[in-house]
Amino acid sequence: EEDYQEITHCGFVAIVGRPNVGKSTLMNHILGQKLSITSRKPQTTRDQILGVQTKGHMQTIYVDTPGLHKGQDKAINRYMNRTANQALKDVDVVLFVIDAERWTEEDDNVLAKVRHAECPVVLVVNKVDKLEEKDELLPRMMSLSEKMDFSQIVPISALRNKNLDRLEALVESYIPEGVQYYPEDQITNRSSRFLAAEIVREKITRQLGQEVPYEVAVQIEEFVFEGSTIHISALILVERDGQKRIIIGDKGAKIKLIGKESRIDMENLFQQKVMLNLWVKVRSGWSDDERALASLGYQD
Ligand code: GDP
Ligand code: K
Ligand code: MG
Repeated sequence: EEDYQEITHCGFVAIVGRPNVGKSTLMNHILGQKLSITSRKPQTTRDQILGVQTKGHMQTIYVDTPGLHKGQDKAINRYMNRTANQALKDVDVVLFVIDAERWTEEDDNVLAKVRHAECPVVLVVNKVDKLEEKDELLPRMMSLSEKMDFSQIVPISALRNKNLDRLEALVESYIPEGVQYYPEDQITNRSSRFLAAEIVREKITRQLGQEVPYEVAVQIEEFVFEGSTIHISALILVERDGQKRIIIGDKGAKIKLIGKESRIDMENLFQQKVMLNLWVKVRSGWSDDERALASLGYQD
């Protein structure tokens, strides 16, 4: 009772940028929860995922998005771009995330989109921990400031939690008055089933080398509570036989590892014991089939 404070401010924050700049890492670290999966590979995030932070009188809703990229070739890629574009609408502030080490053509594409945003755009220069010369940063920020009229430019390291408190304070300054959208204890718009499937997909994405993790989808077939344990069965869908072999690995070693790592993350997230079963199946063409995508939950 003592701690109860009425929520008087509520707003949405879009996190956009090209693939791999650290958008999902940023959201997870601001929330202090691993909601959105991350990896070194582009296209790890396929869906819009909300991270809800309720603190004192304020509810801040972060919108993590798939990277805006050029590939329009496949249905799954078009889906990801639509999802990222939608996030730019109806938000109170945009965090345009870039990699401190380099500005690329893909960043130009994102810039062209955020220019039309009708709210403040903050340029977030991530991965400053990777800059070898610290005095490179200032001149770099000066030249970035010429690209458009950013509200602010904030250098951070999402991974090392550097300067995130400053970024959060800045974000909060843009959150308008309003009633809360979500209950105080809700941290995401996504179901536990969705989060479980994403965890498995993250482990596969990280385990596979360049063997096209983009062609993997995960479907939760069972999610049942039994006493203090959650029983989860997940079906891993791949495009090709070779991919199935790689995921299973020598004498099943790889899928065993994927299962173990997934279970540990699930237990952390759900704060409950998890029994996990994994299956792999070949369903070729799923990633370029609108109906298959919808049945896997990629539907807008
Ligand atoms: P996204 O595709 O933009 O969502 O990027 P991710 O969050 O998946 O991150 C891509 C890669 O960059 C992952 O390997 C992260 O661990 C890494 N990364 C994210 N933030 C930082 C950072 O501040 N410093 C460094 N060195 N790496 C980072
Ligand atoms: K990534
Ligand atoms: Mg991501």
